Amino acid sequence: MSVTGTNLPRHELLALYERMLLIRRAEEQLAQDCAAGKLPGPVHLYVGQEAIAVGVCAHLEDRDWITSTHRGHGHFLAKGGDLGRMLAEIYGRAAGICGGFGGSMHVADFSKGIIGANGVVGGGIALATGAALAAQLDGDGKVAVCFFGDGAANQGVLAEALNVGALWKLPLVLVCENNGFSEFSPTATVTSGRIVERARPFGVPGVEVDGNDVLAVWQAANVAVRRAREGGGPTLIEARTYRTRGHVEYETTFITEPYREEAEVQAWRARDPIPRFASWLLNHELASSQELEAIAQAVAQQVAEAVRFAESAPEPDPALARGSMFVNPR
Ligand SMILES: Cc1ncc(C[n+]2csc(CCOP(=O)(O)OP(=O)(O)O)c2C)c(N)n1
Repeated sequence: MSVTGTNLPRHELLALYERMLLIRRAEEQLAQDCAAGKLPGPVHLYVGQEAIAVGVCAHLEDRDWITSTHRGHGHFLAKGGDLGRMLAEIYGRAAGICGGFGGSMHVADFSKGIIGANGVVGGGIALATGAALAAQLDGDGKVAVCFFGDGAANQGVLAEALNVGALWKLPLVLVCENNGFSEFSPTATVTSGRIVERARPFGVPGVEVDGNDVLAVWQAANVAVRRAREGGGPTLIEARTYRTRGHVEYETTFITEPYREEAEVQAWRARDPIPRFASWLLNHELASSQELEAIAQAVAQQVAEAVRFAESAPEPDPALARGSMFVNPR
C-alpha cells in the first residue's frame, strides 16, 4: 500500500478506517434485510469500494457538493449523511432522509452537500458539472465531485462535462469507480480504451489509482480537490476496484447463468480495502488490535441504533406522495 506523502495524523487515519467500516456494516445489515424480504425496493451495494468514497470525501466540507449513483450508500455516508435517516429511507419510513418516498437510489441531503444517489446512469455527471458552475459563480472555493461507474463513463455526457469543465476551469472532480462490471457485462466487453485517457484530449489531468487502497485514493483526491479549489479546473480520477457482491441484491432470482468466475471474485476479496488498511495500520504500529476492535464495536453499536431508529419510524402518509414530488401539486 502506498503511504508516502499523506502525512495524516493517527486520528485521521483511524477516522478513515472507521468510516469504511461503518459503510460496510451498514450494507451488511441491508444485505440481511434484503434476504429477509424486509426491503420495499432494490439495493445496489457498495461492498469492496468503500476506500474510494472515504478517500475522496475526506477532503470535502459540508458546503462542497457530491453527486452519486444507483450504488450510493457509501457516498452518502462518507460525505457525512446520517445513517439512521438513510436506513429509514431505504425501509420506506417517514423519518427517511427523503421522507421515505425516494428509497435507496435517491438518498440525498442538501445540508451536507449530497445532491443525491441517482438511478439514471451518468445522470450525476451533468448535475455535478452544474453544481461546479454554481460553485464557481459563488466564488467561495466550493468544489463539486461526481462519483460514477465505468458503465456511466460510456455516456456521452462525460465528454461534455470534460469539455465545458476544462474550458471554464470548473471546480470539478470526476471520480470513475471502475469496478469491472456494468450490470452483468464485464467492462472489457462494453468499453474501449482506458477510461483515464478520456481526459487527455481536453487537456484535463487523468489519474489512475488503486481504488482498494484508501491512502492512494486519499492522495489522488488531495491533489485533484486542491487543484479544483484553487481554480485549476477539473481532474478525472479512475479508481480501479471490483464489485464483489452482485449488481443488485437478490439478482440470483433472475440471473440464472454465472457471469464471472468465482476465483476472480475470491482474488479481489483478498484485496478487500478494509482488512488491507487494518493490516497496514497494525504493521506501522499506528493502531493496536484492541483499538481496531473498539472501533468495530462502536460501529456495530451505531448501526444497531440506526436500525432501531429506522424500524421504529412510522410509514409515510400516502397523501403526501404527490406533495413531495411537485412544487405546486394540482
Ligand atoms: C441511462 C440508463 N441506462 C441504463 C440503465 C440501466 N442500468 C442500471 S445500472 C447499470 C450499469 C451501470 O454500470 P456502472 O456505471 O459501471 O456502475 P456499477 O453498477 O458498476 O456501479 C445500467 C446499465 C439506467 N439505470 N440508466
